Amino acid sequence: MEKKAAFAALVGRPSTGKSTLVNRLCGESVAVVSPVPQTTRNAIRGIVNREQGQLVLVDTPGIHRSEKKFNRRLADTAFHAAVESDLILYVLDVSRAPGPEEETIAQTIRGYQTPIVAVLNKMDLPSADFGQTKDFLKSQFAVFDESCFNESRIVPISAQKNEGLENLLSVLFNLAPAGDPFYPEEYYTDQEMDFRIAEIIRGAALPFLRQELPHAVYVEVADRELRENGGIQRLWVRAFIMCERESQKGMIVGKGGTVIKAIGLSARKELNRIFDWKVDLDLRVKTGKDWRHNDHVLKKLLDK
Ligand SMILES: Nc1nc2c(ncn2[C@@H]2O[C@H](COP(=O)(O)OP(=O)(O)OP(=O)(O)O)[C@@H](O)[C@H]2O)c(=O)[nH]1
Ligand SMILES: [Mg+2]
Repeated sequence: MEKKAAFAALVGRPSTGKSTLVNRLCGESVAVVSPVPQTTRNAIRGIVNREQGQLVLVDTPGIHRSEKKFNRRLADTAFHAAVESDLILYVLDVSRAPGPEEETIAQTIRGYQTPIVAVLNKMDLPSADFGQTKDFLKSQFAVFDESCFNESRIVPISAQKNEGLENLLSVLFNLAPAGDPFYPEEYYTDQEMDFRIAEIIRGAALPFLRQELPHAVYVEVADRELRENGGIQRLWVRAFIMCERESQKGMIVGKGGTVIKAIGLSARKELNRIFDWKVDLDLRVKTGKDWRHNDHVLKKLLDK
């Protein structure tokens, strides 16, 4: 059987379940998931290896209309990944009415020459309205070239409940071009170590952060080294949770350091799970004043 290989970019509004879907299909937690919109900030590759071949899924930031520089950069990352890919997975949330923001996304991606698969997620919710989302797609892609989009490419799923995913994979492998795998078959992601550590810490922190805080933090791995102790190798990591203002620091540290301790515990558990070494984490909170307006920080954070 001829093997297939493709880059498939997932694009859509914030919180439609793109990262949840990538994690499900890769069988590993490669991207941070949270109920807060605009969780993903980078194009994150998750690799699916099957008998049919290899799909490199590219998770992207949710596209949100905003004039803020930070949001514009996130949208650029998403559209850039879509243009560069062999397939586009346009992920929609069937529990929400489409509206103007959805129209903007549909209008942009239908201008690309890339085949599009519309993934209708959250079918498990009582408020799911498959018909409404399907009608929206038909209206947006009415004049579309059949080779890029047609009704068989509207795939209902529930990423959370693991429903419809095998069907989605077979649609994707059917459309994928023949080719050799891009990555060795034991890979499920190609993230650099510091980025992966930083994202695991951010993912561990998000459930403890309220109001504007999830958007106001990023994580910086300042130092790491392999240390030997009694013949056992340990990975020592110093990382900073960076926030925007002094007043936010206290909320992240918590009374008597309880919050930062809980974040550290949760992050270390996940780091210990994915790495071969035991991990020692020295986690601190620091202020990077108004970092979302600082070009240097944005470049370091978003140009990955
Ligand atoms: N009920 C239900 N919830 C889901 C499903 N998929 C994802 N979610 C939830 O939707 C929320 C957002 O999920 P994410 O995977 O972070 O969404 P995203 O599209 O990556 O979001 P951004 O990175 O902000 O663009 C989380 O609370 C998920 O648990 C689904 O199939 N059903
Ligand atoms: Mg995401």
